[in-house]
Amino acid sequence: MSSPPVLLYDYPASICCQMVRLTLAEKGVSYERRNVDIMDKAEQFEPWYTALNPRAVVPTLAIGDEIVTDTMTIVPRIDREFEGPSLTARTPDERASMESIMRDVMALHYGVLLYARRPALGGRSPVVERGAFLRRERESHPERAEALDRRIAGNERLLRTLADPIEVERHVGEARAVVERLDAALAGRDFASGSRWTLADAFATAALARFRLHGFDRWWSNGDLSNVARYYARMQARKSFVDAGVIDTGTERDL
Ligand SMILES: N[C@@H](CCC(=O)N[C@@H](CS)C(=O)NCC(=O)O)C(=O)O
Repeated sequence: MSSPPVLLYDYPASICCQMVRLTLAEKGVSYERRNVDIMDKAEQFEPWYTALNPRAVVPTLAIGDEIVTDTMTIVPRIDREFEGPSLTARTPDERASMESIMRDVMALHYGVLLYARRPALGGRSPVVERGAFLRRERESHPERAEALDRRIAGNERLLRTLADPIEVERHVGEARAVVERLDAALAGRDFASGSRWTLADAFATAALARFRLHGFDRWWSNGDLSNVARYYARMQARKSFVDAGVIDTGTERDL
């Protein structure tokens, strides 16, 4: 059976895109990548892209002529649609564990985590700059108002959250709690939801990579949460980590 061509609308550092790329790599699907510059060029708001993804976010996956959006829909679809190892947990317990890890990882506020450790020291914060950029985009492209207004409102919510240290700590604490639950789940098993790599591992790996990028790997690199420390080292050593281009070091800007 020949598979339809697969095209991922992608941004290299996007956490959701990394989950999808890990899933495609583990499944052994060959695909093309089309970079959507969600930062400087704001391509996600261009009409050709919002026609594919009305929420103006990456990833979007084209399977032949079919367009699939939203990571939680895309990854099980990859698992069902293509030949290759099953990436879904088999037993009801493992399935529940897989789904709860995926939900936990998705529920975190990655915008807060990105800026939590580098409040603006004078001058304009990158979040304020982004708000100004989005407003300029809205002025130049009034026809893109719907998606841009949503994003401007999100930027303002983020600014309010970052101005409140208790809220910031709450979000950081939620991320740490997810890593602690993952550590408990990994006791006596090699993978997040059992003895095989599943979609939960795509989510856990991408989240840990992001935490490492922001310097939160101190949670597991000083002898604490040693199941997570060993697990992350194993995930880094997998071919899929390299093939998917998972980013866990370097600049924090391009997210
Ligand atoms: N629920 C969506 C969320 C995707 C999402 O938030 N993508 C971010 C990158 S990780 C994005 O495209 N952001 C563009 C922007 O903020 O303008 C999914 O799971 O696919």
